Amino acid sequence: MPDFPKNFIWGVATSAFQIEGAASVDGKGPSIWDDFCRIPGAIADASDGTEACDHYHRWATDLDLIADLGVDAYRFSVSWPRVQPLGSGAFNEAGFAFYERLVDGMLARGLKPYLTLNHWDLPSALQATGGWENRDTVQHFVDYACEVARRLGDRVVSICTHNEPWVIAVLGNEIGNFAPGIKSRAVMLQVAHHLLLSHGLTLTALRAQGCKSELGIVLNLAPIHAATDSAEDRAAARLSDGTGLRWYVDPLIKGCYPADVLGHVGADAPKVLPGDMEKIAQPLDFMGINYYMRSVAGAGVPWDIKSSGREITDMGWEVYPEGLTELLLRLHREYPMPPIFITENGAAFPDEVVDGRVHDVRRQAYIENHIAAVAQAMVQGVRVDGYFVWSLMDNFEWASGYAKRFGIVRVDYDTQQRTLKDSALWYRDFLRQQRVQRLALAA
Ligand code: IFM
Repeated sequence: MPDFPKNFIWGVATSAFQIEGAASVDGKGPSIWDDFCRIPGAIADASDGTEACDHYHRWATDLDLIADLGVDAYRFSVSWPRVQPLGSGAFNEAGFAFYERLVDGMLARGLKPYLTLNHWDLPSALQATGGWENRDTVQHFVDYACEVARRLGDRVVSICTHNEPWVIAVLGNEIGNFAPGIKSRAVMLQVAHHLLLSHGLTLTALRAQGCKSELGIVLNLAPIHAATDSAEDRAAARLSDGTGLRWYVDPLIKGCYPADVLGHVGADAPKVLPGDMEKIAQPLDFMGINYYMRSVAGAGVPWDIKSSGREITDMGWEVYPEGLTELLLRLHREYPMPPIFITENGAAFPDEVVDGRVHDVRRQAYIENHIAAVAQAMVQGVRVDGYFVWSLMDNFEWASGYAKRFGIVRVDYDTQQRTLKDSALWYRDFLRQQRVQRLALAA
């Protein structure tokens, strides 16, 4: 593995709804995920986020654990309804007090805080008025973001507006297997537009109020391959690339939606007001990329994932590390990219505790091979400033509930006991070596 630059940021990531629990404690309001979990059949194991990893109460020992791993940074998200129960109007002091404790706890342990404002848990009260489809939600988000930055911006290194707007838009509002469970392409496109618009307006507002944190957004991206070399499959792959990657990267970087996708969606295109595109395309201090797998598109019957002969994770996702190198090189070639962070990368595999150890060799290999794929892209000229493992610990995996385990730390949900898996021990050793190399470079 080549050496990483000495200021490269290594971290672990989580999100509020997936780990905090305390769903209605200390004045927290309900979110669309609290509501969605109550729909029969919505969550595979009929679970919810009421307790999750009880991180709300265990934050101090969880931070000790993170610090012991030897990472530089911890990526976490603020639960909007915890700090502003209705998504507009009054803020909840007890909610902010939790994040003050958390951020100060990170700093006390030498961890850099990387904050995400929206990791999907929209306040229910805003969904009642149309959620992200309603343009009013955009200004509510900006107001929320400004308040978070006023309270925490002096201590957090980085603020990300949205985590994976594609997931919020498509899974939440077109396919409907994620909250809020809407099934409409037109709604999906309007939601995506409002997420992007709120991102751009937030960057402008935070800079205007003097926020010194690095500001950006996190996208889930993948290289999209055609199932075969036929013209139909190649066209399907190009369109899929348009809806999945260019629909987000083009407006953020170039200030326009891709013409081929606009032509394809026709009357479902979002309502875009004059000036919106300029507002979206604010300079980014960074772009976060969450990478898990490539995608294969075809015009006919769905591509059979087993046909590649690759390893498949517990999520049914193909293991394809070289796709990360390919993606990074492509972005570097086609866009004037800001510094990139890999803000999520990891894998769900079933694992068990045997004599106090969890031998998760496949997760360890997955992480190791993807870090190598990042290094490959960097050697070829791509600027990547950091890498975060998804996830610090097993947690609530959305519609899959608790059955899918992404953590490098195992959580026993009966006792809330945390056990470092072999992948965590490997990551800790790897980071130690990195530190040794850094010292050697500095000498
Ligand atoms: O758990 C999620 C996370 O919340 C967002 N990115 C993908 C992860 C794995 O599905």
